[in-house]
Amino acid sequence: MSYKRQIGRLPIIPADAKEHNVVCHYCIVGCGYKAYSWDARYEGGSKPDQNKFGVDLSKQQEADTPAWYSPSMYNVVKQDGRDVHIVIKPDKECVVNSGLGSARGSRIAEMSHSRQRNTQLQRLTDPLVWRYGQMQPTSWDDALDLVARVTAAVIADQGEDGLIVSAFDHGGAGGGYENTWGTGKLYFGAMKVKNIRIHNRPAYNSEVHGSRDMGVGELNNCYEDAELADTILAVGTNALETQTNYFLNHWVPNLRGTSIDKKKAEFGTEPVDKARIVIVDPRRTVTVNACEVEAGKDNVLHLAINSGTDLILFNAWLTYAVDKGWIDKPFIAASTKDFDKAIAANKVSVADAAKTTGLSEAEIIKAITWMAEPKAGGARRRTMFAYEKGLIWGNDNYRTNQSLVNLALATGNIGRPGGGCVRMGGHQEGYSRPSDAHVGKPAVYVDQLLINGKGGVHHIWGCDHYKTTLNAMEFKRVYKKRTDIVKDAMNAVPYGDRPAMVKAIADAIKNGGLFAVDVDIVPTKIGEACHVMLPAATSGEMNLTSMNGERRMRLTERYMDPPGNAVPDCLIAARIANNMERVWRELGKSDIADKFKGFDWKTEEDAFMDGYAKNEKGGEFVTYARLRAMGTNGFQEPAVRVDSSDGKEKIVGTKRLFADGKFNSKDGKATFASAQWRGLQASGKQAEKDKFAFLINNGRANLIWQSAYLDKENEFVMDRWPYPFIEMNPQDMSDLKLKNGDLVEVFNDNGSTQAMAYPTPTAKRKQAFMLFGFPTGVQGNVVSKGVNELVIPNYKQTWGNIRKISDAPEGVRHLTFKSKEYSV
Ligand SMILES: Nc1nc2c(c(=O)[nH]1)N[C@H]1C(S)=C(S)[C@@H](COP(=O)(O)OP(=O)(O)OC[C@H]3O[C@@H](n4cnc5c(=O)[nH]c(N)nc54)[C@H](O)[C@@H]3O)O[C@H]1N2
Ligand SMILES: Nc1nc2c(c(=O)[nH]1)N[C@H]1C(S)=C(S)[C@@H](COP(=O)(O)OP(=O)(O)OC[C@H]3O[C@@H](n4cnc5c(=O)[nH]c(N)nc54)[C@H](O)[C@@H]3O)O[C@H]1N2
Ligand code: SF4
Ligand SMILES: [Mo]
Repeated sequence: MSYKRQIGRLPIIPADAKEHNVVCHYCIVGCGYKAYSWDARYEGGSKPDQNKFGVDLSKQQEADTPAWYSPSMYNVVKQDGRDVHIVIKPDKECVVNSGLGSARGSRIAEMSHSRQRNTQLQRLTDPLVWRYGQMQPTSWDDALDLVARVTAAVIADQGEDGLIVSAFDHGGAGGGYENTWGTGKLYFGAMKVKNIRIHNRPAYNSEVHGSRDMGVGELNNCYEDAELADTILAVGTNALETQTNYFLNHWVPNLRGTSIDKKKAEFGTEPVDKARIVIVDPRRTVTVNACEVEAGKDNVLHLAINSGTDLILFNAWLTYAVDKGWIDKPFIAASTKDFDKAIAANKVSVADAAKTTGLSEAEIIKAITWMAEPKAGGARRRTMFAYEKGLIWGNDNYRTNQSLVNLALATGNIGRPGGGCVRMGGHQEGYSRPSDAHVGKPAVYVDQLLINGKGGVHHIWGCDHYKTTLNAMEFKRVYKKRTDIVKDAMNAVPYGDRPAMVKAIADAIKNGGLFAVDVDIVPTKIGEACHVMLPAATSGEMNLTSMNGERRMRLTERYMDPPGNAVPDCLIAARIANNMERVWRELGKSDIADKFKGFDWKTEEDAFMDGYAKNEKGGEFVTYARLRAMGTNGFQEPAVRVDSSDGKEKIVGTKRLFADGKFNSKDGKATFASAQWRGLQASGKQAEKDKFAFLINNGRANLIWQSAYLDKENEFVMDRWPYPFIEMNPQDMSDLKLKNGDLVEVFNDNGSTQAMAYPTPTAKRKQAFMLFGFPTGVQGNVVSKGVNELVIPNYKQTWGNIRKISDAPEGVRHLTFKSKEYSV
């Protein structure tokens, strides 16, 4: 019997099993999978002609055989109303992951809704509405009529500013080109909603405006560049845990030296060796550990900087490289502008940077030497610059982002093999929407609107601010109060009397109430405050397109039925639009009603053809049929043409952006930016640091996907992490009389939360790291509302105190508290 999976024997995939292309719907990497399904009444056999792999399974297979799958890759689900076995396993032919799974992706099957095997029974199957003091199931027509009437009433009273929206803007589950177009056409096409925010930040803006404003799009290289680089710089990314198979399948070969032949083939006589890596992160991550094991300690430089001081380090590197002449002068002259201005403005000495970052001058110089000193014979060093949330949710986001791009441009590393200055990424991408120009810049700080009593109706799409926003405790306090006003009013009238119900809600809104609608796949924390919940179908239950961190676009084919009456988000958006049109017409506002035309999609493919195909660069070359034929490898966006030379239609894409030295600006030049150090920039952060003892650094863990919305119903995950961990130095733990697994309260002037102490000898004194977004302890409760000028949050720089609440509770007695590091 496999541990925690209630299964002792797995069926053999028969030779005639159906095969669907799947892209893992969790992280940015977008690993290729195949879903095999067949009728539940039979299975295959061990003879080669009886199984999908075409091999003799009665014989022992070799260690790396693809003719294998694990219990987590198996389930029994519904397909066109019939029970089928399903196996969702990594695809060896996919160039992204070459058959690797991860602790998350290998669980796609067991994280599916199965009445037969009792997995994810939490999934929403029907619309729910607040009725008689609780959430009750209802029909789509009933729920959407209420949503449309209340939304129209609020807009009639307050204008479109009365409608506040929170929506995903990514690919993968809870996103994708179909669904961002659906929601986008509703809020930016039919309406011009300004009070809208994105799933992971409190405004409608870019995480990387800094890079974009310089003309440098942030996903500009390909995964192969990590195999070709001489040096990799990794800033605030814990890639082993968060971009797992990108790290394992493309970084590790270079760190081990097994991609040298590839380098020789690409670079001819230029000297090549295995990679060196510089990692900038205040804490020692398991990624640092893995790099040391794979590349040898001499090739790894971990710069454990003081939290939030990245910018001054990058400026010192730039200054040093310029002084040494380690820059690409011809590239700077041909493809960039404002170089001299930026160099003068950003000048920082190594000594000053050492003082602020807490690093030694020798470390700083060693790192820039690894990144920029020309190779033997004078060849330019090829360095790949990679960053993620340690920078993006870090201090002074905009300028820090720019100071890194400055360095990559100066050393000639954008648009070239072995280079790139890139986000490592979070989710896959899948953005296709009408113009958001009306939102303006800086965009509205939407959480503050809600907290300050503004708006009357809130539409939420696939995000759970109760677990994941900043200043979360205050947000929840106010949100509950405002939505309770509406609930109390709804309790006073019969639900069926629609005019009386809408009037009661509208009056409650005038008294400071808020009406909330949540579109999700499971009951959420914020959903506890909502008045309507709408059940969405997700990846694999619908056809869904998205692209990964190297702009690789694929189609995940629908391989199972959605639970109950759930439908794809894009079609929910369409139905809301249809109902809004009807209600406006009934109210005699046919001019407004007409704006909601054009939502007559029957399928997600209709939404794709209306959105991506018509609006995105190269979209005219992309169809479901062509994507299906291109399997799990797809093509890299943007599409440039269709090649039919061998009789089959293939979409031809773009391996690297800016390979021609032309950037995203009128004159095609990238602009160097002035980006000076100004301390902890977000308001209140320095005072918080001065007042509280511990840095409450925060982020992710390998096993858990996001706010654990599916994991919370997976015994395998909850067995390991019943409570959010907080990594602490053992000496700090003993000062606070804490033993392994004891529960602590983390608190500051923003709020409080709780976690489970996890001893971490490599953690610096007074520097804790807490799992973010967890249902049983929300780190965001203690994150202040401080943001940068463009309303980008600063989750990572948080300080608080820690005190003991209780000895380790029963639920953690079985846990191991061993180091997460490994050795070979
Ligand atoms: N303290 C702190 N806070 C952070 C961060 C941090 O580092 N530290 N990181 C931030 C970042 S980068 C992120 S991305 C956010 C994440 O913040 P959220 O986006 O709020 O969190 P998720 O857990 O990804 O929530 C996704 C919701 O979408 C639902 N969902 C999944 N699939 C579908 C679907 O197909 N359709 C619909 N309609 N819903 C679906 C899930 O059930 C879940 O409720 O958190 C941010 N908050
Ligand atoms: N296993 C798993 N993988 C995921 C996710 C998940 O939930 N689970 N979520 C996905 C999503 S949506 C996202 S956005 C990505 C995030 O991917 P990452 O950015 O890699 O993950 P985080 O853990 O949020 O933060 C990365 C690192 O930033 C460091 N850091 C904190 N402060 C600073 C600082 O001041 N400077 C620097 N240089 N570093 C600092 C932290 O110590 C942490 O190790 O992961 C994606 N992949
Ligand atoms: S690395 Fe990311 S995309 Fe790949 S299997 Fe894991 S979670 Fe899925
Ligand atoms: Mo994210």
